[in-house]
Amino acid sequence: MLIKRKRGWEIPENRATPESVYLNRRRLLISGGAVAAAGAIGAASWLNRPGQGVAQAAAGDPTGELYPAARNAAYTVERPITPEETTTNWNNFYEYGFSKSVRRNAEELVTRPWEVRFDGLVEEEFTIGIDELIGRMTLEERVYRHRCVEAWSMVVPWTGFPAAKLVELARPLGSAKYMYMETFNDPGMASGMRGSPFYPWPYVEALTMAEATNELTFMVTGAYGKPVPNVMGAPLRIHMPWKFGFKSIKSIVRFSFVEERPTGWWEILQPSEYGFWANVNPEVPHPRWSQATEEDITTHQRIPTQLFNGYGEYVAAMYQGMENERLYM
Ligand SMILES: Nc1nc2c(c(=O)[nH]1)N[C@H]1C(S)=C(S)[C@@H](COP(=O)(O)O)O[C@H]1N2
Ligand SMILES: [Mo]
Repeated sequence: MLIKRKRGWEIPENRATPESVYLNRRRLLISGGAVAAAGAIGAASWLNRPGQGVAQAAAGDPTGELYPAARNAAYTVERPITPEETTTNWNNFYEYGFSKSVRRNAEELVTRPWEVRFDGLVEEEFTIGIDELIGRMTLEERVYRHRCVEAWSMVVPWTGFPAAKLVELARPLGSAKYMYMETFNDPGMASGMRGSPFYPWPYVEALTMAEATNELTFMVTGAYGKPVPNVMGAPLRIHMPWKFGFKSIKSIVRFSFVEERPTGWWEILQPSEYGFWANVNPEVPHPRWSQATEEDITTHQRIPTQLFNGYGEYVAAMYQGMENERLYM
């Protein structure tokens, strides 16, 4: 297939370069004719779909009355909360394009109906609607640091429930070693997917079972006291505040419990730059960005980055005895 990875293809060190430059340059490598053909096939399949989304989007969010949820005071951050205006205008969501301004594009995302599939090494495979799933959980608010490998950071009041509760619902078998997650795969509601059909969609990520059930790992259904905005990964995303943001996969439709370690979307694209663990460590630079400091996206101040993004007391024990693994980056 055409998208097969050109390994060992390096980008010059440039701290001002976004993650997406890898993708944009990659795009240039693909021959124009082949891209046009792939685009045409993609376009035909999504154009033939009826415009089902519009009416459903207008129906509103049936979980709206669950917000705002009570804040869990155990999870607060000394830095001020990043204003919602800032947070929703500076995003990475490649399904909607390679820029940071994808809020408009993400309005195309249709979040109802939304089914979530649980399969693989579970007692019984099942599919559940998002509203039923949320209805079975107790929502709470947690304020977490949010840190991208591009060395910018924010402080976000997420609403959701512990991922451990989702794992409980899934009932994985003892043989499950990893929780694999997938984003929706529908170019019909994602302009960035239509524009780049040659990427290895859908976006995928994975955690060990210990990480998935760590008390910090949070299933996000809301932010800023409301259902989570499309551009932040509606209607269900995950957030691990001690890891780089690319692990926190958005708009999830599938959880699969597996024995073999899955490869994440970024790791598929560029294994020399993105690993499985991706824990924040100021002393381990990414090839394109030093991780020693980060830029607060509101104040533009550079602040020192902390090991595990400041969450070592919760997570460091999971990585003991694993010093030979590539735990960071
Ligand atoms: N499906 C999907 N999930 C994704 C991404 C993406 O492009 N697609 N980008 C990741 C990256 S690189 C980061 S930094 C965070 C950004 O989350 P935010 O836009 O809510 O700040 O989402 C992550 N999850
Ligand atoms: Mo990121």
